[in-house]
Formats: sequence, C-alpha cells, structure tokens
Amino acid sequence: MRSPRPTWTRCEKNPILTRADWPYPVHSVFNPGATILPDGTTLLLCRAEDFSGRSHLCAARSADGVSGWTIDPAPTLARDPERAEELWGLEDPRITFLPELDRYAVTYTAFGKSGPGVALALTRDFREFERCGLVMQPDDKDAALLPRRVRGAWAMLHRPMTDASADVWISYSPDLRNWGGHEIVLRARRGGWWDANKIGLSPPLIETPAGWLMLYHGVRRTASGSIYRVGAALLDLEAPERCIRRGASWIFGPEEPYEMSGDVAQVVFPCGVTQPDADTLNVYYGAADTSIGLARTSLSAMLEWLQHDDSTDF
Ligand code: BMA
Repeated sequence: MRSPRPTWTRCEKNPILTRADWPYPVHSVFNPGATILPDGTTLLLCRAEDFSGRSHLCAARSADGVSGWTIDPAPTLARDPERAEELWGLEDPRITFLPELDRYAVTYTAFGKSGPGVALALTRDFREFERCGLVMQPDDKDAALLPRRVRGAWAMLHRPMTDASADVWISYSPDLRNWGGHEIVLRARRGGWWDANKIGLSPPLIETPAGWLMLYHGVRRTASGSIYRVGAALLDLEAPERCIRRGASWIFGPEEPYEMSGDVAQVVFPCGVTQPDADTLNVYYGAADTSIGLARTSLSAMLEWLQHDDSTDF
C-alpha cells in the first residue's frame, strides 16, 4: 500500500516575517536561508528587496524560530560595489555549517550584467564575511554545499540553466574555489509533470541513514504564470550524483492567500531548513516573493513516503 504524502503543517503565525517587521524600509522579504546557532538561536538570512528592485541579505534571529525576531538594523550582506557580478543584487541564500572549517558557508545568487551566478561567502558569526566571489558563472543559481567532503572533495549542488533545460547538477572541489567533476543529479521532467522543464535545489541537503534528502522546487508553466511547488528525492550518501528515489507527486505547494498572491503569485520557495529535533523539519520559505512562511513536516514520514511514491516512468 502507498504511504500518504507527508503532511506539512503551516505555522499559525504565518507569514512569520513581512516587510512590516523590518527596522529599515524594504519592499519585500522572502527566500531565507536558515540555521540553528550553537546557543540554540534560529538564524534566518533573508533576501530583502529594496525600492530600487535590488536585493541584499539581512539576518533575523529568534529563540524559538517562530517569533520574537531580532532583525539586523542594516543590511547584513550587501552588494559590494567593487564586484561587478553583484551589480543587481544578492538573492536566495542557502546556509551550510562546515564542521571541518568551523564556518558557515553561504551560497547565494549574485546577479549582474551577465546574469545570475553562484557566489560563496564564509562566516563564523553572520557579522563578518569572507567573500569568495563567483564559484559558478552565469547562468546558474539554487546552490548549496554539502556539510562534509564526499570522497575527499567538497560537493555543491547547483542549477545551471541552458536553452535545453534547467536541471540540478553537482560539482566537486578540493578547496571550495576550483570546481569540476560536474555531473547531473536530477533532470526536470517533461510534458504534464508538475516539475516539467525547470527544477532547482530548495534548502541544503539533509543527511539521513537512507541517503541525502533533497527538497527541490519544480516549476509548472501555465497560461496565467508559473506555479512553484516542492518535491523530494533521495541521493546516495557517498555518490550523491546518484539519485536513488524520486517522489512522483509534489509535497508542498501554494494554497494560502499569502502564497497565492503577492509580487509573484503562486510561489512557495524554501531556501532554509532546520532540525529542532530528530524527526522535525522546519522549512522556511518565501511566499509569493513577498513574505516568509514556516511549515513543519516529519523526516521519517518523508523517507517512508519516498520508499513508495518513487517514480521512474517519466
Ligand atoms: C526563481 C528565483 C526566486 C523566485 C522564484 C519565483 O527563479 O528568482 O528568487 O522566488 O523564481 O519568482
């Protein structure tokens, strides 16, 4: 018998963060990276769009990950005017803690005249950052590092865009600066599928005994615009370029008014996930490119469902 699709429970305080919460003027806040700091504080690195239309990143901290947010009084990571690749802003950060370096890696979209590329910054405290610049040239986005080396190399999931397709790839590096060993991990499906033609990594991967759990977004193009939804796949632990399970159905999609309308209608776009306990996933997402939502789901239910909803007939 098939397992039911894993249940997602939206936080009753949703949207948990909006521009009205910001200590300085911004047009919208969305697509946050997330992590739990050593003292238990939940940190969100939010994409904030200013009134020029360009984005920067701003940290929000909360003891319970739901309410009582303390937001930095000014942009935490802003455009560096010396870096041409950031001319049009910084977008969609993902955070991975790297125990080997005792630093957080922030991968974000650097948007410049050549298009969106993947940039990397390292930090210990989300106050000072070591910027490493572009690690994947345009057109590429939706990137996150794995927290540890695989077969001796750092690994990064990302989504290069070509005329032919927009699929999830993995690349490897000895030093976080030089990247190679590029392999495709997950292809966008075709035709009538919910994730036809364009997919991308959502939050960073989650390591489980069964494999790396990947939440990814799929884009359905319709006559009235695109619908951004979330699905799941499982990647081999020691060879993450190998997908071992892929759910057929999407598991989370826009339903609530704050997800159905906003700057970009019908979008849920998670960039951050935390694990407050062994089985809970707190997924932080952009709602309609306008505000920030939180939804909870169960890791064990997700893995169980992936054992049964696996689909290779695409
Ligand atoms: C994607 C990215 C996201 C955005 C989404 C929906 O391509 O640009 O930043 O949330 O589209 O507009």
